[in-house]
This record gives sequence, C-alpha cells and structure tokens, in this order.
Amino acid sequence: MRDEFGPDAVILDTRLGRRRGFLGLFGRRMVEVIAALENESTTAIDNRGNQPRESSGRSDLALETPRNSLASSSTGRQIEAAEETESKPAQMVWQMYQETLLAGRQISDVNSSQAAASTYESAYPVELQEIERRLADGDVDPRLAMAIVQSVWKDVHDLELAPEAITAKVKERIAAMLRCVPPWEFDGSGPVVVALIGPTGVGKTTTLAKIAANYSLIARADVALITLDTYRVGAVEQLRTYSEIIGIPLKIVETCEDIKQVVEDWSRKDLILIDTAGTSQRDTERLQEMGKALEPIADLERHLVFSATTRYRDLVDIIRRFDSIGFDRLIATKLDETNTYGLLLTAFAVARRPYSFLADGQKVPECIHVAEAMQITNLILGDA
Ligand SMILES: Nc1nc2c(ncn2[C@@H]2O[C@H](COP(=O)(O)OP(=O)(O)OP(=O)(O)O)[C@@H](O)[C@H]2O)c(=O)[nH]1
Ligand SMILES: [Mg+2]
Repeated sequence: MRDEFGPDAVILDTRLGRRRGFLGLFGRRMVEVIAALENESTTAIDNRGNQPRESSGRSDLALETPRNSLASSSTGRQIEAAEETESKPAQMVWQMYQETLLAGRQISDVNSSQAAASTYESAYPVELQEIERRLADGDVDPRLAMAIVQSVWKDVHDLELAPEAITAKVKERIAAMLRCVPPWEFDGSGPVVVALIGPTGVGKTTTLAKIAANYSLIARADVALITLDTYRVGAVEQLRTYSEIIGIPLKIVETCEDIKQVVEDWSRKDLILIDTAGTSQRDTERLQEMGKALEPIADLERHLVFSATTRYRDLVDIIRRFDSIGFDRLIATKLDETNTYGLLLTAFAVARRPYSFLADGQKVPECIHVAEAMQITNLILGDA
C-alpha cells in the first residue's frame, strides 16, 4: 500500500476472503485493503492473485483529470440538464432524425432503417460515408448515423477539409448532441436522493457501492444507503458488506411508508443512495410496484442503469418500459466488456436524458467515471 500511495498511507482495514469461482468452487484467495492518506484520502480494493484490469489500454476511459475525478466532486448539486441549451448544430441533427422517425419507421426496426440508409443518395464524400458506416456498425441507430453525417456535410461541403478535419467535425457534432451532468454538489440544504433502477444483473449494486465509496471516502460527503432489494437471495448481504467496508449506514426497507420515513430521518445527510431489485422490463407488474415504492420521495433522481453489452433492440425496449415509471439519468456499465460503444448514443437518442456515470469494471471503487460527452464520443469513434 505504501509503494502505491507513499509513506503517509494508513491502512484502515484489511480482510481476507475468497473470490467466488464456478458455483462457489475453485475460488481464489483475495485480500481487500482500505487505505487512507492524511489529507487527500483514497481507497483501493485489491484482488491479490487476480490480474488487475489495465486501464492504460483504455486511455479513452481513464478520466483521471481533476474535472472528471469523483474525488474532486463534493461541491455543487448536479446542474439540471434542462438548463443547458442545445447548440444549433445539435438541434439540426435531432430534427433531421425526428423527421426520419416520423417518416414512419419504428426505432427498433434496424433492418428497414439499414435499407433506408443504403438507398439514401450518398452524395457526401467517402470519409463521411465511411464514418456513417462505422457509426451504424457500432450500434448507432443507422438513421441517426445518417442524420449526423448529413448535418455535418451541410456545414462543410463548401470547405476543402482534410479527412481528419471532417472526422473532428463529426466528433464535435456528436459531443454537442450528448448531454452529461457534472457530479453532485452538496450545500447542506438537504440530501440529494438517488435511486438506481434497471434490469437484472447490470451492475446497479456495484455501481451504487462505487458511488458511495467515492463520495464518502474520497469526497468526504455524508452518505447513507437504502436498499429495496429484499427480493433476491443475498442482495442485502452484498450491500451490507459494502456499507460496512465504507463505514456508512444501510437501511433495508420494504414499504413506501418506511422509505419515506428513512429519507426524512436522514434529512441532514448529503447523499442518500437507494438500491433497487433488478427488474425485467417485461415484468410490468413488478416494474409498476417499484415505481410506486419510489413515488413518495420528493425530488428523487432516478438513474437508469444499463449494460453497454445489451442488444440494440433490448435496450430500446428497456428504455421504453422503464420510462413508464420514469427516470432522469442514464448510467452505462460494463464498458470493459465490449469494443463498440454506439449503443451509448442510441440509448441517449431514445431516452434523451443525460448520462451521469460510466462504469468499466468490477473493481470498487475505481471503475466508475463521471460521464463526459467527448469521452463517450471518443469511445464511439476512437481517440485519434
Ligand atoms: N465487467 C464488469 N462487470 C461489472 C460492472 N459492474 C458490475 N459488474 C459485475 O456484474 C455483476 C452483477 O453486478 P451487481 O451489482 O450485483 O448487479 P445488479 O444490477 O445489482 O444485479 P441485481 O440486483 O441482481 O439486479 C457482478 O459480478 C459485478 O461485479 C462493470 O462495469 N464491468
Ligand atoms: Mg443488485
């Protein structure tokens, strides 16, 4: 730990455990270590004997600048997305996209839209055609890919631009279309209350633990946890373990009244994070039940968590169905498990709600980043 963080590092806690193998077999021993520095505290959970996931190969996600670091994020409530007005070029793309949708094709109907894209008169240069193809191949809705390159072509067709300059223009445009919110700021006027909702197994609990650890241990905010997940065996224990390691309270609630009471009791906290049971978007009854349980909480931020490995059509279905109970932000997880990221733009196009966080690995608390439009764009089109 001292090698990593220097002579001032203090070990707060260590525990031995076993990394679960197949059905609990073939587990590996692991050591979890929590350490702190005097002024600038930091934490790490290290799995010994387990190859650490290299972030260097993924420089596009290594958002280590202070602006992106959760560690520097303890001031200022997340700015309402509505305050950000969209730029004219971004509006142009959305308008063109809407027009294509209104022309009668369903958003999930990828095949017909691919046909539409290929029959569309491609009067623009090969670089733009190539970008359009790359976007559509990478799970950007082909009609959106077309709207993007068309809108860029409208602006640049008189200019003699080098291919790199054209790519840069496309990236600029995509970044202008995507909205992301900055980290929360806390002003003592009451807690920011956040619920993570989403399908089963997408990483809600892990993401919640990452957020809690960063805000509590690094940003020194007063954080508390609630779980509504009494549905899945072991769910409470999973979150309890995190709450104990981080050293923050956890309340398990089952009814609407309970949750309202707990939130009221924690009126002096900075951040209250609510974990929910994974719900299949097809289970309308449970989805509505969960929507009801969260209803009594005033000013609740609902973040829809989805995995970047989800299939295109399923994602559209997930967003539509979760929209029936409402959500305000998007969180994409498992970015480390895919090489194509166009789905992030498609998700935004369908949801039109800003991203808050991106998660790219299992490690708590490291593998989470504040979402940034240019970072998402670089993932989609490469860093060059
Ligand atoms: N590779 C990768 N795995 C992740 C990421 N986030 C979570 N996981 C893993 O995904 C699995 C499920 O994570 P959970 O946090 O339990 O997911 P959940 O959404 O809470 O699941 P339910 O509560 O059962 O719906 C675990 O093995 C996590 O370690 C990520 O960003 N990348
Ligand atoms: Mg969970």
